[in-house]
Amino acid sequence: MSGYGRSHGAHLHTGNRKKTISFNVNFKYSTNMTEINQTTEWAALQSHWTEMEPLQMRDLFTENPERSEQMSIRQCGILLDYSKNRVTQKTLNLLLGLANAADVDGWRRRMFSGERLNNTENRAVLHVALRNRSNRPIWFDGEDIMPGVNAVLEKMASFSDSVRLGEWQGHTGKRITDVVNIGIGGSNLGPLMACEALKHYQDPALRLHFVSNVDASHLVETVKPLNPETTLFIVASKTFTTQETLTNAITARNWLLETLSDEAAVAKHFVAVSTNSEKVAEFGIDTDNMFEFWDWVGGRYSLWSAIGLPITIAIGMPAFYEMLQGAHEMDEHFLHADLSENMPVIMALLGIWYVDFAQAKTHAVLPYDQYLRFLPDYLQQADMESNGKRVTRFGRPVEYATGPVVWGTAGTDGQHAYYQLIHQGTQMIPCDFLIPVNSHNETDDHHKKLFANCLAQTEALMKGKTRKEARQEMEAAGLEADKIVDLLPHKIFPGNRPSNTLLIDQITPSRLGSLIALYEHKIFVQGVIWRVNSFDQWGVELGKQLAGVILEELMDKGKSNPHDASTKGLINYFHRHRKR
Ligand code: G6Q
Repeated sequence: MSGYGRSHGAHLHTGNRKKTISFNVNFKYSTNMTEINQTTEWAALQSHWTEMEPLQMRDLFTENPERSEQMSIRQCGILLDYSKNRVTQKTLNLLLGLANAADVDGWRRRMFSGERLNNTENRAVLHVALRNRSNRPIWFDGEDIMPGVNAVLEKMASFSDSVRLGEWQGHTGKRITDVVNIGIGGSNLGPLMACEALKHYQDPALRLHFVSNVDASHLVETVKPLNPETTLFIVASKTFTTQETLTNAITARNWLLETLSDEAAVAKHFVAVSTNSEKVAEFGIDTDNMFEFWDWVGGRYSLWSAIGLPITIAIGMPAFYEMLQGAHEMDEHFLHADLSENMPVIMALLGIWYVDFAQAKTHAVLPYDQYLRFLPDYLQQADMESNGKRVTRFGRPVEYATGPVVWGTAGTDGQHAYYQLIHQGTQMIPCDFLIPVNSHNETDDHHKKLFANCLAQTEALMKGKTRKEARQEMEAAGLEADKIVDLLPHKIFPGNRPSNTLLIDQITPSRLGSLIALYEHKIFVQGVIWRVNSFDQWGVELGKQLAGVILEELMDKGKSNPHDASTKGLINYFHRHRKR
């Protein structure tokens, strides 16, 4: 059994000794290592792109009737059809060669065995432990972490049950009708996305709300229709020091106390999710009402932890366990499947093919499912915060492109907006089209229409429309010859635009869990090949520091910190034009 269980080598040691060894190991790899873009595998892919560039996918389909079958993987109720990509079997072999050169196999085992892969913060990366439904021991610092994980899950179960059953009552004895999660980034996007994705499973009598932005309008508009007596706030912050979250939490507490006028009410209307019990107590939340997690859970990988508390309240603990189970099944697939049949690995390699060899700059995530409408936002953080890096894990500048810009919205709205550029613009934009085979709302023929739109887009992007086809179409429509000549260049679609299609049986808790885990591992594999640390986020930390400096000057007109002339001018403008 690779991966799980007590690990070997450097990890046979416990305590500080192990810490030191693991930490050094991450840097030690650097000394004799050839940069990934200096490997023969990379060079082979570079020259292969020049062979592939002129090939048309529509011809590849004609030449090989088995192409779609050969380039599909079915796993965890998800079918990935990656045949509409600009690849041949040779491309895949070369990409797999690159994965081997980067030791993807070794790194996936390192992650599951609790190595401190996040070398700049000296932390392990063990979100997979949070959904380890096999309950096999996972060792970290000489300790099996599963009992701790299970204890928090049990606490979440008992709390969410009591809220859902109306046993947890507000200060005036009323049952909770509205739950407001206050958190940002990783402490917001995951639960927000999952609660929306699983809305079908929610009891409409218990409503979930999410407040993240420090803009007061977000909180004010959210609480406006709510009754403080029946509202519960979850303050979710790993560090419990994040400005936005604490500011919103304080304002929410004031809002509550304006009506309930009793400090004791806070205990009944505020719970916290954090790694920092000291700060939680300082804020005034009873630490009995705090749900713990650990620094080996990265913020953007934390919806499986107590950060998922809003999800458990929304859909109930049994359904949350199903979600963990779905993720666990994808973990097992990722850990054990051969790289050539491994869904996250194949998606990662295709992404690298386009970013590094075909110079694609962005990647679109296009869910044809209203419930998945926050998935692109969620993946934007997961991907861009993880792989938006310009140095390798060893601190050397990368000489190749890393994470693409990830964006998208739920179909079919995008078709009436930005798809124009995907079809006929000058950039190649690889897309992921996602759609459930079965809708939760099989009303009239909506779902068939939705499905038809989704597949039609993937087909059109791949095939395009040739000069001949465009001409024939206009002739059939009875257009005059000179009009046809004028319009022809505009009516031609180059095609050959790549996409993955992911068909999901249905958006259930378990399939959602598998889907998220799929993307997490895709991102991980790309980070391994790019040799970046996918688990730190120094750019986010920078934002946290910078705002503090300017805030001092906005609070106190007399204060003046050194700034460039533009920033200084804008601060002065703000002071001059404030109404109060
Ligand atoms: C995620 C990032 C970041 C983080 C937020 C909120 O991986 O670290 O998005 O989640 O900055 O941080 P707190 O949970 O500490 O408030």
